[in-house]
Amino acid sequence: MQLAAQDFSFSPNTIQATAGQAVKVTITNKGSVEHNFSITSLHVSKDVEKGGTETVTFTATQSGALEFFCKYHVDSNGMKGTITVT
Ligand SMILES: [Cu+2]
Repeated sequence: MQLAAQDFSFSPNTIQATAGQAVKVTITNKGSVEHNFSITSLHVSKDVEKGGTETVTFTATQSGALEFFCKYHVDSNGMKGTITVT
């Protein structure tokens, strides 16, 4: 799926996933500063330069809700979203 990082939010800010199945997310940074895509429990942390595109692949192991966030802007700007795993 495609995800855009902006100053300071993700679009969309929800990701649907199925437990046990890999999800590939392509993140394009449309903002004016470096952003990041992190999922703490899955040990994901990928920086995305401004104007850049990065791809991350992760597999959630159990159903529930996970948070994804930009580690640079989650505290100051609330730059985060939700992964719903079913
Ligand atoms: Cu950011």
